Formats: sequence, C-alpha cells, structure tokens
Amino acid sequence: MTQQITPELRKWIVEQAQAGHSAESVLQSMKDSGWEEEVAIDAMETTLRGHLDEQAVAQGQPPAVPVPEPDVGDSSLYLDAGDRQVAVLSVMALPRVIVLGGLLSDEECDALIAAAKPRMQRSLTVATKTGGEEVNDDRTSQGMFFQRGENDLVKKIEARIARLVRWPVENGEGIQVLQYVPGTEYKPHYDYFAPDEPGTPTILKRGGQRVGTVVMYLSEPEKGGGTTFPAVHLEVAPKRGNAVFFSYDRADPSTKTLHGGAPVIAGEKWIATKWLREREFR
Ligand code: PD2
Ligand code: ZN
Repeated sequence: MTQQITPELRKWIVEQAQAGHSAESVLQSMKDSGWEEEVAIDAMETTLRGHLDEQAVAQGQPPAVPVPEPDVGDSSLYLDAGDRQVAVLSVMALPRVIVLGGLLSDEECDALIAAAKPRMQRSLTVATKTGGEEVNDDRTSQGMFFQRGENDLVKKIEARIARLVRWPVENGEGIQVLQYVPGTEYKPHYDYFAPDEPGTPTILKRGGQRVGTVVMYLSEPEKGGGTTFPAVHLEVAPKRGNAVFFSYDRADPSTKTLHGGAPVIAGEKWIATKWLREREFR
C-alpha cells in the first residue's frame, strides 16, 4: 500500500517545523505512527520545500523551477560522466555549488584553447536593456562562442556535461571560451537574466531562464583568477581540468549565486563556460 501525503499531513509537518521541532524528532513521530522512513522523509522534504517556495512567492520572488543537479546523493567520490569519471571535490547547499575534479583532460583543455584562439574578441555581455549584446567594463576578458555541437570535441564535452548534471544537451547554450590576462577580471554578477530589465522577455524567448552554469578551467594562472562567491566568502581555485558547477532555481539573490572572476595577477587564465537554460536553447 502506498501511503498518501494528505493536506492535513502537510499542515502538521509545517506546524511542527514552525514550533521549532527538529527534523529528526518529526521523523521519529511519523515513524512511531506507522510511516515508512523513506515516505516520511520524502513527505517532509517536499512539504517544507513547497512551503518555503510559497513564502518566497508571497514575498514577490519568482517561483522555483527545476534545475540541473549532479547525482551527489550517495556521497561517491566519483561521478560517471559517460566517457569519464569526474571527482566531486566540494559540495555546498546554498548557494548550490559543486566543485568538480578532472572534468576535462589536459589535451581537451589545450584543444579548446587552440580552437578558440583565432576567434577571440573583446567579451560582450547580454544587454539587458535591449536583449542585444554590448561591451561591458565589468568584463575585461577576451572571448568567443562555439556553436552547440560545432565539432567533435565540443560535442563530446557537451554530452559529458549533460550526463554529469542530468540536463538535456539541447538546453545548453554554446560553450563560451574566455581569456584573462593580468589585470583583467569579471566583476561579481548573477548569470540569470534580471527579471525587471526591459530586454529580459526577448532573451527568455530562447529557452527560458538560465538555471545553471559550469565554468571549466582550461589553463592555470600563476596568481589570482579564482571564481569567487562573495555572498558566502567562497573562492574556487582555477585548477586546469577542474570545473565549478552552480545552479539557481529562481532569478533571485536568495540563491546566493553572486559570483565573479577575481583579477588575474600573474599568468593567463582561460575558461570555458556552459550556461544551462530551462528549456531547449536554439
Ligand atoms: O572566470 C570566472 O571565474 C567566471 C566568473 C564569473 C566566469 C563567469 N562568471 C561566467 O562565465 O559566467
Ligand atoms: Zn558568471
């Protein structure tokens, strides 16, 4: 028999949480009255997540949407990315940040840089006023975009990422490659499109919001160039072949996904970024 999560049960779970009872004690009460542990945990998680979402929406935030998420639930050191085993180096809940080791081989990093080099231009960012593109002083790097599936290497990396974060290849933007030289940086920003900006509805026609980012480090600067998350005082080291994944289930600062590329002090930093949309990006 499957046990039903009724509105009464949901109400009771929210009341227990509001009264300050711990998750463990609520779970114990449910088990004592005959609930299977797994069903009880699931009921608590979905109820409390739903309740938080209702509160957030009542306060004017956009509703939460599904996001990409690597399968880190069983705390395995390695994740199966299809053609490669990728190490889980760090996991943070809020913001959702997962640092990945060995997403790319050294040869793949070099090949991406070589293919991108002849096509580099001063980086543009999306112009949120209009939905077009513009040069932005907050982003002093040089960059280029590959088309999705543009060549075998790009296809292989895209398939690996899709498998790793369990999100369709079709929902990904083309990989962007950026080069930072000493003195250049990418000031802290959110990767989602600001809901209030006039250009945002135009941008969202192509696949909806961004809901996740994978920044892959292709070369190691000697000093500087970490990826920072100022809201939580986190800095991810730009180690070649590694990557940082983060997701944001609503276009809102409550996701704590403010992040930046710290100034490169010595050496060159090359990265490849994959942005993931809610729906097919075309
Ligand atoms: O280069 C970085 O570390 C960085 C920082 C912030 C990249 C991006 N954002 C990005 O590509 O969105
Ligand atoms: Zn970014």
